[in-house]
Amino acid sequence: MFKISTKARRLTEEEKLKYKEDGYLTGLPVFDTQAKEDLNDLFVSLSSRLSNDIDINQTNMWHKASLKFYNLCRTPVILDYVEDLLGPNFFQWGGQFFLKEPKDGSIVPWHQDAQYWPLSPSKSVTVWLALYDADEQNAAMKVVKGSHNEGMFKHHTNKASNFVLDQEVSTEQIKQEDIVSLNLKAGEISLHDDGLLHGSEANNSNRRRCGVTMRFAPVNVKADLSVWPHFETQLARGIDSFKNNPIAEIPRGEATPVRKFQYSKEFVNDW
Ligand SMILES: O=C(O)CCC(=O)C(=O)O
Repeated sequence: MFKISTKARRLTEEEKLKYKEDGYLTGLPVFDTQAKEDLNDLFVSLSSRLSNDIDINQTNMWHKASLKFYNLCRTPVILDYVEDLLGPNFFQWGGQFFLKEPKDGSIVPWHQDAQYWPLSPSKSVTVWLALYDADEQNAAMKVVKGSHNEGMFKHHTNKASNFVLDQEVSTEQIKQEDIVSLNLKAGEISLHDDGLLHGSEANNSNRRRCGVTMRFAPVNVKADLSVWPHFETQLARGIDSFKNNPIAEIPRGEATPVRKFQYSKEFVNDW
């Protein structure tokens, strides 16, 4: 278990309100600065398991594959912050890395997560945990404040090879004055609503930029399995009285996802 920041806390009523208004919170302390090395070690030990022909940004479901990753997502302080937004009963359904090596040119286009996700109601909260310091020089994630209150924006498909995702909202639709860069120190998190416009530019610095995203949703959320047959949940807090979705096994060891969408049973033999 990595050293927790002495500044870790619960959300204030003001912050909860701010999340509703702005669609995000940022700079929330989780791990102490002493945990920097542990976060780097975690990234190196998990990412080095991938063969060179697999782009880590195109793998997903790490919480179903890797016990180390799963345990990171069960850090009580992280779950406290999520509980303050979602209430006592919620599950995790996603977990992945968003990596930008120095000058690798990769871009996350402006998008709303809900555009990609066949989940209803649209209530997911994403935790973005900085494994390394992230700022404007190394392409921290940017958000458009309050855009989650403006409904769905028009997305178009863009298959550019340096795009991490293929659904893009054109820049004319983005209110430039509302763009905020979510600068984080390693060990801090941001939280964002699944309707919030966000994305990130290329990393033109000499520093790695990498975040772990953890997707959580209240237990009443249901996935359309005809669109996402692999969708499975792991209860993170409370009880699941709805039982709307298939359940994923909890990892018992270290396996490695090699694609975007995988079932937990695919990892069992590698643990
Ligand atoms: O890390 C990024 O730049 C984007 C992450 C993202 O799109 C997400 O967390 O939903």
